[in-house]
Amino acid sequence: MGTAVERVTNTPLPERQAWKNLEHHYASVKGLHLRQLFAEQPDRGKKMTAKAVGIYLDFSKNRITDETLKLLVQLAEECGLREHIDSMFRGEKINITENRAVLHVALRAPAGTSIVVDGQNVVPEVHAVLQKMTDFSNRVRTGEWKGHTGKRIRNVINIGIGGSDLGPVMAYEALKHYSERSMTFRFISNVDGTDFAEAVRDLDASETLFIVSSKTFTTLETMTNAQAARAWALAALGNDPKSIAKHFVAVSTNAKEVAKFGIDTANMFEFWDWVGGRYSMDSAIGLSTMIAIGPDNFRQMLNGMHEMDEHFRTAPFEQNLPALMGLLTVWYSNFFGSETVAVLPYEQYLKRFPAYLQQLTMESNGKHVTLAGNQVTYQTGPIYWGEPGTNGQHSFYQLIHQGTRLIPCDFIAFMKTLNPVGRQHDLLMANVFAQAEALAFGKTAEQVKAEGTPDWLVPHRVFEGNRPSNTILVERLTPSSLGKLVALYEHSVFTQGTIWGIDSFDQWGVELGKVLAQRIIPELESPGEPKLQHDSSTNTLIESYRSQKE
Ligand code: G6Q
Repeated sequence: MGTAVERVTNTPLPERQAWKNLEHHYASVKGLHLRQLFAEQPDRGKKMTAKAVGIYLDFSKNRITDETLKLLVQLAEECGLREHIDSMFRGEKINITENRAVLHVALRAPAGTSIVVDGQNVVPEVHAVLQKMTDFSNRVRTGEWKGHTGKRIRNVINIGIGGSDLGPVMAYEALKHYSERSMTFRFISNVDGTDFAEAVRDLDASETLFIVSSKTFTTLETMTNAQAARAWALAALGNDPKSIAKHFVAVSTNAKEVAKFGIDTANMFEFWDWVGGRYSMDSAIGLSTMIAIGPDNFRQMLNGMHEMDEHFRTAPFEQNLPALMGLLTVWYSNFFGSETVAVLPYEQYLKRFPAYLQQLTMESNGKHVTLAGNQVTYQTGPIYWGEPGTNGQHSFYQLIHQGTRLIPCDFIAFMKTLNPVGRQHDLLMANVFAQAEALAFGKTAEQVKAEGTPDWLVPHRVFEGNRPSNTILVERLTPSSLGKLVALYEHSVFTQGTIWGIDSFDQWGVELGKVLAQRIIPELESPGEPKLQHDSSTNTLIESYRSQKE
């Protein structure tokens, strides 16, 4: 029978019976309007919902019937979703192109449990690092950890990029309510000097701690920014190399490079090659998060993630939140031909959540070949995007309501606000419900006419409706509920990738540009005229830059 990975690679997706059934079924449901579906099934808004670990998912405003759900679940089964989930949780090397286990779920496994990779239980190591992070965070937060001149640390700057940046930034913004307000947290990622300059311009180096976060500790952007930070700190701290130990710590898997940079490896927080960058915000990469919100809150976030992990691992697919969301994404991407998914959090603190999800979803599922290396003959990862509500309503929602594209939306909202200011939360929530309602049911020409609209204006004011959405309701934004939301999307991505039969855990697509940049850097910096051997466009661009650069 072979491993789960081998099993799923056997039959091409379009040849699976469930896929064919769905194609056939699509022909019969594509013309149905949500108005009709709701009219025919009055309890749809109660029935097509699922609740688990405190998260309520209303998926009734999707263009599906009970039969669609049955067939999507059948597809999941035929694609070996259950086995694939089990393989991940068992620590099998399901990231086949990098020959790695995929164990972000181990980062939130409770102490005392066991997940074995290469013959070793990794859970004790995870908890040892968590303890080290806890001790360090406490020392920084209480002021026990002092800078070189004896002052306490008031500013923490995470230097990292991609998976070593987006999670920490998102989590800091999302959980700002719980953060230590007497401290300043900043994030430097871009290799654009502006990012560095603006982050440090008003800070006192003697009160600043840099966390250099890089799994490999070789990433161009991060190492360049870390060197800039080192020079900035040294200049302010009397050029004493001993000051580095008090103002720099590292999060990495690469002790050798960390030591080479001059950071004491005693101040290095470890993680492992089975943690993918975009799945690492709950590893030591979350050190800035832990310092900001405190170790107890950080553990609450891990517990929330773990609850969602257990739900994903054990719940039947019909009631399994990540599986349902993943399957619905497949339904729209592959049958309706939709290109994007809009994620619309009605929570200002989640303003960086869509950006975080872009990496999680698109780096994971932006793949053109199957696990077996064959070109896919169907679409894979959709484009994820979004902005917090209600801002988006006054800009791009127009296209979602009346444009020509089908854009499934995820609305995310919280029953209780962290900032009860006047009537604002009721107004915010009214807008979430109204948007999902308007998208689904629209406004017919008859309704528009009945309002006395002149005939020529009627077509402009018609809302076709039939635009699908999920509504995700959570009691309150807490470290735990954030953890649940992150794990919800992680496992939705996993579900999608399993159906498409792709490796959701590699990212070869980021390599080529990196390699070419390394070739171009000396061409830009060389004092003499370099012999350029690119295409004529690239050559001209380089020549033009060289002639004008300062
Ligand atoms: C994420 C990717 C990528 C990675 C960055 C930073 O899944 O692997 O975004 O996180 O390239 O890499 P380092 O942590 O090694 O600097």
